[in-house]
Amino acid sequence: MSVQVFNMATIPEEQIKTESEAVVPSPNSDLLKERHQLKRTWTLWYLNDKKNLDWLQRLHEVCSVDTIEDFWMLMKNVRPPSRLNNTCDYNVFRDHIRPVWEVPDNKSGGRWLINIDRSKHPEVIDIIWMEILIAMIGEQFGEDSEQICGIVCNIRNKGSKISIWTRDCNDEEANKRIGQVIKEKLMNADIPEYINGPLFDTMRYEDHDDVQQKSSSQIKSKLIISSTVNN
Ligand code: MGP
Repeated sequence: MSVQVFNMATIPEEQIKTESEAVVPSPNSDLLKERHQLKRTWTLWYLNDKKNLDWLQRLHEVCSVDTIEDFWMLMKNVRPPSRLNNTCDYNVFRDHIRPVWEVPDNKSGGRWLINIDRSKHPEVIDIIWMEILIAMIGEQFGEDSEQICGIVCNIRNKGSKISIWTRDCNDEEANKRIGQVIKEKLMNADIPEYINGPLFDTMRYEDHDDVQQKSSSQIKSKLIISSTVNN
């Protein structure tokens, strides 16, 4: 939605009641009613920190959006990941796919995992989250968009994580292309000068099956993308 900014100098004095009226369209303006449709519906899910409950009981569907305007409204009304409590998760998944391993869309899938460097500024996680979210809802993955199920953000004291879940862990070519788009977005993100160096070091692709069955030191990375190496 674009808000037209009028040049105050070109509007006759008597027509200007307040300065804000000159820059904000009236509530009835068509500009405010305009909706820009997204290609898919995206749903935000929240995993709370009530560790006494079963994992599935901690998971809650928050809201679904299918326009750019509703997406930004939602983002304005929820805390950024850096302000969530330890052990909470955010998930944004497409077309009503539940953000769990068990459903058909995720059953044979895997994830591109980015470990968030704890020595970096806390807002790094928010920047990575927003860069990939925007790429996802903006269909920046071209023909591979259908392969992407959603994005997960795990807030953990031991080290937070962001992962992009794809539906087929064996489609190496699609997963490689998706990884390269993520890398390109993160390497070209507009970041404040005080954040030194790239937003991530390495991204690893893991099968969901491995993640469920093995401890993190035993999980085999199928693909690796480094921010410092051309791969
Ligand atoms: P996690 O939240 O993905 O990682 O899984 P965390 O907390 O960093 O722990 P680590 O094991 O990677 O070191 C933590 C636990 O949450 C899992 O062991 C499961 O018990 C549960 N869990 C996570 N996911 C994504 C699922 C899921 O999709 N389905 C079910 N049933 N449980 C899950």
